[in-house]
Amino acid sequence: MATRPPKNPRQGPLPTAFINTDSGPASGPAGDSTPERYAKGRNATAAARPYNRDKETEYGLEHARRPVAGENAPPPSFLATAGTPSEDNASAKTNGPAAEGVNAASGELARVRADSSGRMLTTNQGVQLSNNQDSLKAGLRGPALLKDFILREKLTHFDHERIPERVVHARGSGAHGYFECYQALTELTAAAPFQEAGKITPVFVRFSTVAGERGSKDTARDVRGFAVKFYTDEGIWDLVGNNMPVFFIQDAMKFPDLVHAVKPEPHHAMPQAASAHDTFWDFVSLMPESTHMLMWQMSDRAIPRSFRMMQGFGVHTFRFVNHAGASVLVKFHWTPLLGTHSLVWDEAVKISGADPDFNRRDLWEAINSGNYPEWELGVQIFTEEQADAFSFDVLDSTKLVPEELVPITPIGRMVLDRNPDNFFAETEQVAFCAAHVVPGIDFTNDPLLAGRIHSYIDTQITRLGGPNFHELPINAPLAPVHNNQRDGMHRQAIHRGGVSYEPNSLAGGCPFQAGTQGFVSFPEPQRGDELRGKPEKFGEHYNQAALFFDSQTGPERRHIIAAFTFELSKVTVPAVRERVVSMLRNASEELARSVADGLGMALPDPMPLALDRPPAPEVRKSPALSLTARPGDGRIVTRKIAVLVADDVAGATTMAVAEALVAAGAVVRLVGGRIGPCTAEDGLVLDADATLENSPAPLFDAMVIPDGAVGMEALAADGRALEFVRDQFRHCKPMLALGAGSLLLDAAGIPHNARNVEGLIVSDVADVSASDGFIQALGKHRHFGRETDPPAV
Ligand code: HDE
Repeated sequence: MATRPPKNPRQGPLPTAFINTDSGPASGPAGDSTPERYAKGRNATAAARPYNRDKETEYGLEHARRPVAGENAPPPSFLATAGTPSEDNASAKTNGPAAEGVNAASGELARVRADSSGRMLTTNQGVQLSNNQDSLKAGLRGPALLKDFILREKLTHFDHERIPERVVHARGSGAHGYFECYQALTELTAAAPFQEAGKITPVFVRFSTVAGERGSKDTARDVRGFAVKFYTDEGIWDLVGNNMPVFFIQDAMKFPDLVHAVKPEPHHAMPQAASAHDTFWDFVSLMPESTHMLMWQMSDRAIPRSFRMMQGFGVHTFRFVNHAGASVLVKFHWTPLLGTHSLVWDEAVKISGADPDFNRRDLWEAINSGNYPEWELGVQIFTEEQADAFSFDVLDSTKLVPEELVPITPIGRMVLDRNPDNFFAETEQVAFCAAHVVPGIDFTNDPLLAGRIHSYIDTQITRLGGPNFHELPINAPLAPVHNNQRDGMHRQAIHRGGVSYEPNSLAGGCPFQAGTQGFVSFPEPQRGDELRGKPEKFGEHYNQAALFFDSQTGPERRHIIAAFTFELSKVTVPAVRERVVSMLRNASEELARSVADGLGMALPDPMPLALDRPPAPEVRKSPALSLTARPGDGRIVTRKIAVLVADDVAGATTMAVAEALVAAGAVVRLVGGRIGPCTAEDGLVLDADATLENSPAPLFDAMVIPDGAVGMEALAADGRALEFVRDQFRHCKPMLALGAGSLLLDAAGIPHNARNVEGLIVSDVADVSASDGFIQALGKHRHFGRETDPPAV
């Protein structure tokens, strides 16, 4: 009897059973072929997790407070988590498998920097161009051909070069730099930048105006954005603040209304980058909580001399949370080393014509010349109990915490020392987000902040074309990025493996949750009914508006009055003007009366208060709120000084003074009737590098008028030189007239007397010693003692 052959001599499934992608045998592989090793590895990885142990830690208060790290185990082999076992087959393009645990789409900028030195032109597909001058035509005089893929690629790319601009803060300038921590703040916060003294965290900063469009002038009367992206070891922290410590509104619900009101009016799209129009004042005068912010916006803070000379504020109350989970409340303050300095309005208006890029150029030039701007970061630290006792609510962004109540503690410094390589790739594509915080920093329940936490990501999706904007090099964190988000427009990362969900067993549980090592929200207790409304303290609208106005110096108060008067004069509806003035009466009678007077109107009744019994303020004067409280170190580094030149001015003394100013760090330019050489009376050649026309007076911080009677006569006959002198005088800038230079002052009608005109130095001694007093005067920035209303010249 014939024996029956065994049914299957093998001890397991055929190797080909593991090539299937849609079905498999009941038992695992027996052999060692690549598909079998792959299947074996996958099975072992999955088997290492027979059930989801993390479920045990998902429930209950204790686990919510102290989340535990996700279960994970290294796979038995690297192959086990591959998407394809063919990943080892490297080509010059694929370079073999992913580096273990690395997402190359995040990380430093060097991986995407491009330079074309010594290279030929190519298409975007790398095909070298033989000719970049002509389209492909049927004959030299014939029609252009549709098959010209090179022309079509070039034009199509060009057609799509623009992206939507930011709906607010469209106009901005950016720079790279670093933050250095003074001392470890581990008692207060677990935030990575503050963990050790001297710790350096890279930053990218973008300064901006708010209302204007992308191409608008820098010197608009406006709030300035002050947004800092910290590339911390534990991810991105964006401190997206302004140069004023308060805001117009208290609740995010009103933000679109505010922005619609301040932007150009929708029927005729005017005015550009200006709040001086009907709809803005209509809105804010119906929102009396804006009064405090209006004080700041009408002050000289709204026309900073330089981004380098303005403060920055986080505005909202934030939390520091330490490693033990304990929290304190904080307000962030950036203070510039150069001091806080501003323009005057007439100057700002003139600069917007002479150089709409005034602030952008200033930042760029300072960094390129090695004069790196620097700010100190300070925090006001207070407890919930302290906050509860304040007369105002710290969740109300229209209020600040006076320094007299809580002093500022310096915690580090920020230096901006590198300009971007490419404006679009960096400054335009940078995406700040109020929701980007790292462990150690957390939010409070400020209802304005809550809206911001939603808004920024939403806006980037439109502006940057999809949800993967975090992979743009400027936005990519230095900290590693690993999650199961996939796909979407412009995805850069090529994720390995087939697993994009959690929990999983097929990728060894990776990437897994970090537990307490990750971001744990501060467990702020909540109670209360679900409702729409505001706490009582939010209803007090004027105490801090009064505090601000009353804390200003005389010239600052005059400028605020002038700004309100100017802006309201641009309003076409008298009832709106009246409403604003009636609101101002609740903050300051002096202000309201002066503005009403300036507008030729009777003083209206004060606007009724929202609260019957408003709380009394703790502080009625805070000198720290004046721009003059932070004069800087008195040095004149990077100050721009015009030295007027013409044929037959004094040569040697002019150059000696100019050189003394350069030695003190100033940026000196020789300004003539035309670019190029003038021959001084002593034969010295003075090579003018700017002209009275291309660089008028508002672009300079100060001026020097040289000696030399013949040269002065020539300048006195040039209306542009006279205008130059008058503007310098009118804008209260330091001026130095050497010897016969006073002739030009006379010709311009400047009332000068060396003893009583502040900041105007008329020196009979035409030598370099005269520059000392001038340098001192420059250190004070402006000399408002000589300001008159109306201006004398
Ligand atoms: Fe913003 N804000 N904002 N904002 N904001 C934007 O985000 C928004 C607010 C600030 O240089 C937008 O990317 C809402 C306060 C700065 O790129 C948008 C509310 C403060 C920048 C947005 C506020 C700011 C922005 C527009 C009320 C000071 C420029 C484009 C709830 C603390 C950042 C963009 C840069 C930009 C929304 C109020 C500062 C639309 C909804 C208060 C510095 O997302």
